[in-house]
Order: sequence, then structure tokens, then C-alpha cells
Amino acid sequence: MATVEASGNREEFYSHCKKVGERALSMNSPVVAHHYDADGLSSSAIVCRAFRLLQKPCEEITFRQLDDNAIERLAASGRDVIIVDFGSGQAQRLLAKIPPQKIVIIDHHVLDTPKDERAKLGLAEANCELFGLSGATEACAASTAYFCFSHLDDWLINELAVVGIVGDMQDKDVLSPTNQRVVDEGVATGYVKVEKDLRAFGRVSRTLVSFISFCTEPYLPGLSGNDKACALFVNDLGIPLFEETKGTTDWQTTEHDGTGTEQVKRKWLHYYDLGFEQRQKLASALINYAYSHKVKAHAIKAMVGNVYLFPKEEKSIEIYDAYEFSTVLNACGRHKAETLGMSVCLHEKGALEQARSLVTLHRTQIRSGLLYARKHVSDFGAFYFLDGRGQVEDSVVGIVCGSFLTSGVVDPSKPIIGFSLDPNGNVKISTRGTDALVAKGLDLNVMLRKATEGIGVGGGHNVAAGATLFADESGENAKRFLLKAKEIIECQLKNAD
Ligand SMILES: [Mn+2]
Repeated sequence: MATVEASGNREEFYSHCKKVGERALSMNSPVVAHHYDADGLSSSAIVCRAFRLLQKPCEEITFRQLDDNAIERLAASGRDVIIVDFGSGQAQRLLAKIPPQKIVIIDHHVLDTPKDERAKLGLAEANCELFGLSGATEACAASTAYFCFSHLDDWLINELAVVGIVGDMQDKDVLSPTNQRVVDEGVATGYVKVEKDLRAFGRVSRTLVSFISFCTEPYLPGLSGNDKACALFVNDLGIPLFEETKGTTDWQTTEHDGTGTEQVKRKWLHYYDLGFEQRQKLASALINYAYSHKVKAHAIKAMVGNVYLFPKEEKSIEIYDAYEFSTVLNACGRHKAETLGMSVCLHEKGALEQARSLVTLHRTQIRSGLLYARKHVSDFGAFYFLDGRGQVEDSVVGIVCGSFLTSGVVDPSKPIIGFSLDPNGNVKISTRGTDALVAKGLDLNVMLRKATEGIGVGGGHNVAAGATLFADESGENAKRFLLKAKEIIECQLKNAD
């Protein structure tokens, strides 16, 4: 709950951000270095957009991690640097190579020095952690960047901030006051619209049949993965799957047809093509279906919630909807097309069309990963285990684990650990928990750090973390890791009922 003092901190945070933004904009042709996920891409696109609005040059570069190699490269360029969606945890290492007056950080990760000693470092940094607010929930990099540049009053900066919030999964149930302010300001200007609706992916980009059949959160037994059943389901509700238009305007087609009859064109309908009443009908039918097919209550509850839309965009394209926009960015980032992701953010011509095939690949990998998980996840007592080595792509194994845990197929009363193989043949470990488990003491970051000691590297957040095990012929490392993980998780949750 927000105390008076905490909200005071927020006002200070916002005005501090503005100063950091102005400092950034005073830089001479800087390099914007950023992370590759949806939040990293949208936040750095906000920075680039701000420079474009002022017609000042800047360049951007993506890093998987801000490690010593990356820092070395930035230092060697001799340029001013704006570090986005990481940097706060590497400030000392940055300062070892780059003078403080050449660095601006816009981030929401934990600081590497106590916040009271931060001013001594002499660099410009926007991060809510400096004001005693948690960057895990209060603000993502994109909402932080928003407050750095919101004085430019730009629709795209507002859109991108909301995309980052959704992409960083900070849009659960209720928004934090900071993220809420981003949305409220967008609603006031008309750049953002909020609706209560089905949250499933594909409202914009999928036909009604694919929209339902690709639905994995929750997993709808009998519908998920079954196009025919989905078509019947929609049909039974009296909702049309397509619209037919007579080809009178399309005279060329008629002419080439040669039969002299009118050509009938079929337009497959998408969720947003339906009127409000039809959408409501479909939504409640899906919820009833989930109930009668014993989908777990938590997953049904999560089916409906706030969705964030951008009235300035065309209704029929992905970037109309914050969730689909962020999925496009995730697909680009996960498949090494970060530059394309940046171009989508900045609305460059042809970028979205090019990104679509990556989204399809991404969603297909997730879907087949989930189908595999449904058949092969085993219950290890302390956690669920998905051995996806050679079966689930390492680019999506974390997403698959998270979706599986919340798909309504299993009780999310324990975390899940997933294995996949990375391109070098190492075991990549992904773990996911829930907020309720974290409240009971689960900390996957600590667990992974301890359980991979000496046999791998990794870490992350309490609710989600990842690691890599060093390759070993015998597979001993994997066994050792699983035993340790079991021990640590049991210990973390031992006081829970
Ligand atoms: Mn982030």
C-alpha cells in the first residue's frame, strides 16, 4: 500500500527522471546500449525517439548482457553512452572504463552500491530504486524512460512505455502507481485506451479459429490445438467466421474469372472485427467452456483483465494492442533480430511486415513446447520438471515453463524447472514460480545461484530465473543440480503449509 512518504518519493522520482532525460538529450551523438527483450527494446526506442524529435543524432546497440566485453566495446568507442534496461547493477564496472560525465543510465534493476552512496559516483541515473521503490513492480525501463522524456509530449513515447510495462509483465491485476500514471496520461491525451477484455494472444493478429486454437493460457482441452473444434465452437454461438463481400469493386478479378459471375471474396474475421456483444458472447462462452472442462480457477480468473490499446494505430495490425506489440518485440529479440524490433518500435516502413514471420515462428515454438510439456512434465515433489533437451527450443523454454504453470492444467503450488539445450550443447535451465510462492519464501534467484555453484552460472529474479550448466559428457552436472534444487526449494518452502 502506498504511504504518504512513498508517494512523495514518486514525485521526486519523476522530476529526477526529467533531469536525467535533459542530461541525455544534451549529449553529443551518444550510443544507446540496451537489453534485447521487449522492455529493453521499447525503452531504448523511447530514447531514440526523443533524439529524433529534437533532430539530434544517436545510435543504438543491443547486448545480451552488459558484461565486461560489452563495457569494453562501449569504452573503446570513446562516445557518450546511454545505458538502458541494465547498467544500475554494473555502475562500478562501467565507471572503471568510462568517465562518469559520459554515462547516463535509465534502468529499474537493483543498484550495485547502496542508494545513499550513489550520488558520489557522479553519473546521471534514472531508477526508482534510488527513491526506495522496487524496480520489480514499480516501474520497468520503459516507464522510467517515459518519465525522462514525457515533457516532449509525444504519442509514440507514451505507446512504447505501455508496451514495456506489458512486456515486462508489470501489468498483473493492478498497476503500480508509476505505471498507472503512464497509462492515465495516455488515456487523458487519447493515445491509450484501456478495456476489460479477454487477454489471450491473437485478438488482432489471428483469425477467430487460430485465436482460440492457439490459446495456451489457459489450455482449453479439446479446443487448444484443434482448429476444427474451434470452428464448430464459434459456429455454434452463431458468430460468423468470415465475411463475404461481393466482388463488384474488385472488377479485375471478375474479368479474369471469365465466367461472367460475380466473384465472392472471403475475409476471415478477427476478434476485433466483432461487435461488442459478439465479443462478450464469445468471451463468456470460452469462460464457461473452461469451467466445464475443469481448468483450474486461477487460470480462468486470469482470462479476463485490462487490455491496453492504441487508438492512433490501425485496428487490424499487431501494434494496435500493447500485448501483441510486446510479443512482436519478444519474437524479434529472441530470434536475434533486435534491430528489426527497434524499427517496429519506431514505425519504420516495412518493419512490422518483416517481423510477422518471426512472430509466427515464436508462437509456433511456444505452442509445440507446451504440447510437449503437457505430455512430459513430471512431478518431482518440490517442483515440476520439464526435460525439454532436444525437444523445446532454448529461445522459448522459459516462456513455455511460465505458461505451463499458469495454463490451468496443473496446480501452481510448486515452481517449475525446465531444461533445454543451447546452441553450444550446454544445458539451459529456466525456472518459473508464482507471486504466491514467492510470498511463501520461494526465491529462484538464490536457488539457482546456489544449486549451480561450481557447475554453471545463473540467477535472475525471485519469481523467474535462468542458468546455464557447463557441458559434461556424463550428465552428472544435471543430476547434481536437480538434487540440490530439490533440497533448496524444500527448505525455502518448508514453513509453508
Ligand atoms: Mn526491464
